[in-house]
Amino acid sequence: MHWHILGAGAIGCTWAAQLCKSNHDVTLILRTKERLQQLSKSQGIIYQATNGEACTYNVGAELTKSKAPIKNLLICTKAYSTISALQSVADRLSSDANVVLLQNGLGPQQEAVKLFSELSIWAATTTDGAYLNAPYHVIRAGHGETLIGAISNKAQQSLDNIIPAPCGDLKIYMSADITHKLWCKVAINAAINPLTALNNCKNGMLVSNAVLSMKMQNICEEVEKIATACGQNLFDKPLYEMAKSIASTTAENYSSMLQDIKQNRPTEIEEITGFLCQQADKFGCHAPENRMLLQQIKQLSSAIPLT
Ligand code: KPL
Repeated sequence: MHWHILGAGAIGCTWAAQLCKSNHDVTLILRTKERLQQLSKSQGIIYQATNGEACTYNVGAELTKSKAPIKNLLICTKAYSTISALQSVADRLSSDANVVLLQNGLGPQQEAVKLFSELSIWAATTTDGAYLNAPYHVIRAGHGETLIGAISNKAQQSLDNIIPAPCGDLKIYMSADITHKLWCKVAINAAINPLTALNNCKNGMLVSNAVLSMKMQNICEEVEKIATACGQNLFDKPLYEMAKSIASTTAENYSSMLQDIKQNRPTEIEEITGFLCQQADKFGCHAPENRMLLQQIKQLSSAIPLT
C-alpha cells in the first residue's frame, strides 16, 4: 500500500518508519522546502527502538502542492490543524481514498466527516510513546496500542481492514466504537493535562499532592456527567480512579499540554476541555471547573499563534 503522511512529529515519524519497515511505500507531505532539506540531510527517518537500536528508513517526501494522487492518507498533526491539513490535500484524494485521523481530542473528527462526507474517514487513538530529539529522529519511549475505527458512512460500509497487520512494532486493533475510545482518551486528557500545565508539574503530582488530587476529582466528576449526558459511559470504574491510575503509571511524564506550553506551542485545550464545555452547553451540564481550566489555559497560551 502507498501511504501519505501529514504531520511529521514523533507519532507521524513512528508510523512512517513502521509502515516502511513493513514494506509499504511512504511519502511524507511537508509544508516547506526547509523541511524537505532537513529530511534529505538526515537521509530519511532515524527510528530508535526502545532497546536503543537505531535504523534509518528512506521514506519519500513532497510538498503539499504536489499533484500526485493520494489513496491512503494518515493525518498525525496536532488536533487544531486537522481540518486545514485535510483541506490542503483534498483535491489530491482519489474517490476511493482512505483517510485516517490520529490525534488527541474530539471535534475535528466530526468536522472532517461533515466537510468530507463522501470520503472513507477513520479515527484512531494511541497510547504509544515517542518523542523527537531532532527533526526526523524519533525515539520510541514506550509501546502502547492504537485503536482504529470507521467514523464516516463510507468507511463504516467498507469491508477493508484499513491497516494490514502486522505493521512493524505497532500494535493496531480495529474498534467497532472508536468514538467511545476517543471520549475515554479525552476524559483522561481533560483530567490530567490542564492541571499539570497550570501547575507546571509531572503527572504524578496529581496523585501525591492532596490539593491537586481533589481538584482532579472535581474535574473528573464534571467530565463524567457531561459524558453521561452525551450517552457515553466511560470506564468500568469512576473516571477519577482511572485518571489517578494513569497519572501514577505516567508519574514521571510531563503531559503533552505542559510540554506544549513550555515549548511555546499552541495547546490542544480547545479539542479537549473546550470540546467538553461545548457539550456541557448543549446538554445544560454544570461545568465550572472545566470552564475555568479552559480560560486559564487559553490565557496562558494566548500569545502563541496557531500553526
Ligand atoms: O496522553 C497523555 C498526554 O500527556 O497527552 C497522558 C495520558 C496524560 C500522559 O502524559
